[in-house]
Amino acid sequence: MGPDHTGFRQRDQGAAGPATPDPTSWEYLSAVHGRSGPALPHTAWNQCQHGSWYFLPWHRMYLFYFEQIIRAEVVNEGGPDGWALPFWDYSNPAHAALPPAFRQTTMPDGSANPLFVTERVPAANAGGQLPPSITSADDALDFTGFIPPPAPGFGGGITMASHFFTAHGQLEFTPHNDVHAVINGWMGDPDMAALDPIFWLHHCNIDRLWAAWLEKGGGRVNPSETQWLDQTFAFHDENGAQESRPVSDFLDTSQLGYTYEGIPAPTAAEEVPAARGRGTDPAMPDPEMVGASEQPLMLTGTPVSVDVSIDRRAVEARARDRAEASAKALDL
Ligand SMILES: [Cu+2]
Repeated sequence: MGPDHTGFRQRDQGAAGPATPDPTSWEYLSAVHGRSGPALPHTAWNQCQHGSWYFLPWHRMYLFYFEQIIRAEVVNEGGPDGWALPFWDYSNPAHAALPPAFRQTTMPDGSANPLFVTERVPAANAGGQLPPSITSADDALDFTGFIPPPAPGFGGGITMASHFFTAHGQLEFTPHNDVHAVINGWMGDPDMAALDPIFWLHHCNIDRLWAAWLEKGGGRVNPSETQWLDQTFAFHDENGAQESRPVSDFLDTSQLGYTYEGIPAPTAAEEVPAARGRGTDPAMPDPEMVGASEQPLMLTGTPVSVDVSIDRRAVEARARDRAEASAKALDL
């Protein structure tokens, strides 16, 4: 897909009215998240909340209105009125590659596939697997506090409503930021990210993980501060009408008309032990990080090479282990 970023589908205002960008159009909706450059100023644009305790509720509201807009279009085309956004469950090793529907360059009839975006890192479009270090939400789900302490908390620190702040929660770091960064292209830039259709499935998964976190219990609750609950954000609905609603309206997904399959969601570690490098055999030692590449690595069908610097202490420990083992062997 190669949309011209300066062009907008126009909402028909009749012969008399001035043409204004359609707030239910793909381009407009993506700019609500962010758009840099000499774009037309619209108050509804550049609203995404990052590095803040508003990260999760703002994006839930964004998805909610997006879903309504798409559903209205689906119904228009004769589709089911129960249509809902899918989520991309990349922490499941079986789904660690970009979903096939987003990788095929053409539709069955030979026309261009609008879900395919050439700007992505080629390895992602080639079906490369995202590594667990990027996709796992385990660290985030371990936090019991939505806000710090301990930092960074699950959902981020207390900030004002802000487009970009620096109080990222652990879920925003990983998998959220990491998946954005590894897909790259539009996904690597918040001012372009929502133009890539995979954005919506990625954020749907982040929203699901918020629900999964609450389901885990153990003191995991949403903030109770009125500063958070009463904060309002404005979005356009499927008719293009603007609504401003508080965070407190968006905390119970069943009241919003959706739930997530498989909640409580098992963590990747419980679901597929091998993929996390941890066996179920209690005699197996826990894995130990001895080194890491500096950049995320996409695994594809072709060989790749990467430099991994090994921690010196790990080298020394291994040498000691080997020395002890050979000493024991000699005793026999
Ligand atoms: Cu995002």
